Amino acid sequence: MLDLYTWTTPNGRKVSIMLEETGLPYRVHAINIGQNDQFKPEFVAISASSKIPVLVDTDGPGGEPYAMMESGAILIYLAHKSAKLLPQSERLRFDALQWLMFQMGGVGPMFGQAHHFLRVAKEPVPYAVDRYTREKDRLYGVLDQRLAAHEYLADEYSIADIATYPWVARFEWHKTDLADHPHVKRWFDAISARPAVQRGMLVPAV
Ligand SMILES: N[C@@H](CCC(=O)N[C@@H](CS)C(=O)NCC(=O)O)C(=O)O
Repeated sequence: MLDLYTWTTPNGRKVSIMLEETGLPYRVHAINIGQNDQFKPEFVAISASSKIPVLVDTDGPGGEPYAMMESGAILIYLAHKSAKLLPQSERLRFDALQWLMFQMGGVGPMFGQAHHFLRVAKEPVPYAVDRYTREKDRLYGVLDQRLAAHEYLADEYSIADIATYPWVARFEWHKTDLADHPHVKRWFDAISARPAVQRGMLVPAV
């Protein structure tokens, strides 16, 4: 059995979308990060960095229970376990891993900082808003260029798209009009129409 510890955030929803897409059975445990559930000792025991998402596989490597943090690593683990959503072709497989890393190192952290300074910061910090808005716009430009020539980030729908989608879904938070990035919009609309994505985006139910 797979146990997903998660909250209503893009990093959490990457994993619930992946689980819905693969059809692997899983149980959901809501970790309310607004109420500091992530710092409770029982959660820290499975998440060294006190962040969601965490996946616990009771039938992990060697048949032993295994706990994982870091959403990108969890997506690779689930692709391996299900033999789905990481292309078979070597070239496309590495394309998917490249674009997964682009999300993990770029889209996630930069959009996250943009959200913080646009929505959460206790005082206006114009330098930070400008810096992260510019970087967010640059990243949209890179995605739009890629998707102009490829239906999905690695041609086949893969964990790279699953990782990126929930961050783009917060386009209103980072003040982006997807019409300005028509190829991202085409990709976003196609993924939004997938029933598994719609189900994954509702996890956890709160
Ligand atoms: N690189 C990590 C980032 C995880 C992360 O930042 N999780 C956030 C929610 S999206 C969190 O748990 N925040 C709680 C906190 O920072 O205290 C991943 O991709 O899993």
